[in-house]
Amino acid sequence: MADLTLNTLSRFYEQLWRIRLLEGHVQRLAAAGEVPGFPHLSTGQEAVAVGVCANLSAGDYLFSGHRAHGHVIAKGSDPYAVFAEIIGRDDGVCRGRGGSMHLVDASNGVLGATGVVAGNLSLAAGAAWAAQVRGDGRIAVVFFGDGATGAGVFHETLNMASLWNLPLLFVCENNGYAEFTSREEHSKVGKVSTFAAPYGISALTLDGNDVLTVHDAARKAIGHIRENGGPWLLECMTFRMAGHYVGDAQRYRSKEEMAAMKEKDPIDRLRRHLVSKGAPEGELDGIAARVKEEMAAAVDRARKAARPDPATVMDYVYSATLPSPEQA
Ligand SMILES: Cc1ncc(C[n+]2csc(CCOP(=O)(O)OP(=O)(O)O)c2C)c(N)n1
Ligand SMILES: [Mg+2]
Repeated sequence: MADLTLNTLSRFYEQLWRIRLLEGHVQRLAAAGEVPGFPHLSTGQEAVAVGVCANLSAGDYLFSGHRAHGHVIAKGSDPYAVFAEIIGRDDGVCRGRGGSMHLVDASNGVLGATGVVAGNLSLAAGAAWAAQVRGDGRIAVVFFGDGATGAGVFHETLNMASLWNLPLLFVCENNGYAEFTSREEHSKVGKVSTFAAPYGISALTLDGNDVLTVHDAARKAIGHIRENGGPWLLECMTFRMAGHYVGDAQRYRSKEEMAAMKEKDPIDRLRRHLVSKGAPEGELDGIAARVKEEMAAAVDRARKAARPDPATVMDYVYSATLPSPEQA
C-alpha cells in the first residue's frame, strides 16, 4: 500500500466529513419538504467516492447514478453549487434544473448522474471511447450499485469496453441492497467482480469502507488503465447506513444489522488510523468543526439563493452554438 502522508490522510478525512455533513443537511431539509424529488444519501459509503476520486484529475470523466452527491463532491465540484442544485437554485451546477439525481458539472469532468439505474454505464463507455479516439490520456469512471448488475446494459458495456480496450474504470458500490431487496434475494452470483472475468476484464473485490484500501486499489487499477488502455472493475463492499431514500422507514432491516454497520463507519475507521499514525485528536476535531461551519454557511447561502426564472425553462435544452462544418 502506498505510504500516504498525514497531510493526504487528513484531506481524505476532511472530504469524508464534507460529504457526510452535506448529506446530513439534505436529509434535514428533505424532511422539512425543502428538497424536490427523492434524495438518496450515501451515508456510510463515502470512502468509495473519496478513495477513487483522489486518483482522478478534473479532466477525467465521472458518471454516477441516483446516489451521486458524494461522487461529485469527491471529484472536486464546489459543495455550495452541488447543494444549491440539490435544492433547485439558479446557483446550482445545472442552474437548478437537474436536482439531486441529475448532477452534471462538465467543467469538472462530471458528465452526469442519472436516475436510470445502469443507464450511466454505456454513457461512460462512450466518454471513454471519445478519450481513446482523441488520445488525450483521460479516463472515465462509472459508479453504480450491485442492483445495476442485473441490467443487460451492464453486460453489454463490459463486453464493448473489453473488446475496444476502453480506458474505463467500473466501480461497483456493493451495499447489499437494491432498494429494499437484499442481494441474496436479487442475485445468485456471490461477487459482482466474478462478472468481469468472462469478458476478460481484471477485477477486485475489496473493503469499500476503508478509504485507504479503496485508494490503493483505485490507484493500481487507474495506473493499469492509463498505461494499457483498460478496462478494470472494482467491487467495493460497503454499507448504506441511511435508508434507500430519505423517508425510507427501513422495515426490511434489523436493529442488529444497522448497529453492525455503524461499527464499520468509514469516518471512524480513518480517524482511528490517523490517531495511530500520530495525528493529534484536537487537529482532527478541528477539521470536522471547520467543515461543519463551511457546510452550514453553504446551506444558508443556498437557501437564500434565487430559484431559476420560469421564463428561462427552455434555456440549455439545445446547444446554443452549432459545430462548424470541420467539427461536425
Ligand atoms: C432502469 C431503472 N429501473 C428501476 C429503477 C428503480 N430503482 C431505483 S434505485 C433501484 C435499486 C438500485 O440498487 P443498486 O444499483 O444496488 O444501488 P443502491 O440504491 O443500492 O445504491 C431501483 C431498482 C430505476 N431507477 N431505473
Ligand atoms: Mg445496492
